[in-house]
Amino acid sequence: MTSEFIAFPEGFVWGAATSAYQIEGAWNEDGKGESIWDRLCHTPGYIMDGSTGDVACDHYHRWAEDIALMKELGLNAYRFSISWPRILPDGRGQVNQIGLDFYNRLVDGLLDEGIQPFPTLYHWDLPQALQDEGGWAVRSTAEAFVEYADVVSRHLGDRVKHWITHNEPWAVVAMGYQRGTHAPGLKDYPASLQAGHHLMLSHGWAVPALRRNSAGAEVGITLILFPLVPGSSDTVVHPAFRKFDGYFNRWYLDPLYGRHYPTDVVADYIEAGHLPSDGMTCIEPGDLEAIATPTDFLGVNYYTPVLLRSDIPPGSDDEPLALLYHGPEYEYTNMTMMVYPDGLSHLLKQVHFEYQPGKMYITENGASYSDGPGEDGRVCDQRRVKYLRDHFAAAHRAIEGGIPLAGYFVWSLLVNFEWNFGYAQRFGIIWVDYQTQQRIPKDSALWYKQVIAENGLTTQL
Ligand code: IFM
Repeated sequence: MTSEFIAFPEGFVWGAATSAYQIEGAWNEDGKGESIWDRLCHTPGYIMDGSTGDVACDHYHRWAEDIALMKELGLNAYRFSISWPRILPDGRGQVNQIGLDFYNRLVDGLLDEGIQPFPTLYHWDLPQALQDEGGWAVRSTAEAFVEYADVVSRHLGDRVKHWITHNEPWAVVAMGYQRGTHAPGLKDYPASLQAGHHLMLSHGWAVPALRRNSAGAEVGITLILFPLVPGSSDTVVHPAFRKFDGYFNRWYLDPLYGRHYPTDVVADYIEAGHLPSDGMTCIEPGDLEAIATPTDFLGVNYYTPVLLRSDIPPGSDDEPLALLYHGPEYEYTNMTMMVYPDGLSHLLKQVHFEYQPGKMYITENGASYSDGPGEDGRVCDQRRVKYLRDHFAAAHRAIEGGIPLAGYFVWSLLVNFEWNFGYAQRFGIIWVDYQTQQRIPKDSALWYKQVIAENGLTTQL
């Protein structure tokens, strides 16, 4: 096997990502309000292992230790999310200064170590008080989000130079409102489409507030995207191919880049009875212009492609999941996600070609593998090293092809609470022992440290 050292462009940002509910714990401390994830986890039956994020990685108390670990790895940047109910316990109105102080300390601590903070404002932990008023399905939640974005950026905007409004609207829509596996645990397709629209609208409305309060900062949004990979040349023209791309990708990318919601998907939703015959009636004048407010970057989360079977039986596009290809020739992570690094370069090229975002960051990529400490205390997670190496190489190919990719955030810094899977799925380059809260950098973290130090990597081991 030949090996080659590939160097990344000077100034390339190497980071790691987390989110508030998945690591902070302290769910009801220091004036924090209840979030929809607190409510869901405290309701029996939703989380596979019956766990909660009440304590998680206890990052709320151990943030200084976690920054020291980031420094040890040499991270240039850290993507975290801010807990809305820690700042505004009722979603709007009364500000909880103790909550703001926590993020003030975190941002200062990061900057002291030369680590750029990349906060995400919404990574799914909506204040329960707003859910009680209808959650994202109602327009007033989008208005409350702008108030929240304003409060946070007025306090942190002098130091934060990169803001992400939302993390993965698709996941909120699909898992929170369609499948009911995520908070708020609903199965209501029409409400899911309203929720998606209000999320996107709140993003567009928040951009000017962030710019106003944070001079010179870059503002963007993070989408999870799924590159469509045809099983054969026949599947490219199959209607399922277009449908999947519309459902996962175009529904979010098109309005962000000024193209309205895709009419073919609107027609599908009308036909399926998810929308009335006159379409997206929750859109008000000016909404689409607001959603398309120009941003400075697009955050891309990539985990797995949509690989279609090459032998799609006629008429089976009504059962879209039956069209996915799973084959023994591919590797899957513990969360049964297909490992497909080429999907990343393919995706970046496709988004660049179609939408031309001025700049992109991979804001999440990583793998769930369960390897834990051996008898010597070391965590040998060679599958994760290979996964990251191959995906970094794919990102490098995209950069070589002219794609403006500015940075890469590994998901995740810490092994953490993986939503409805609880603690059963273990993403993360730093092991966390939940009994003792001891952190152990895995082999992947040590390998990543070297990548960052050399701003590049050797493609084959
Ligand atoms: O853990 C999640 C994260 O919160 C959002 N993106 C996908 C990750 C892995 O499932």
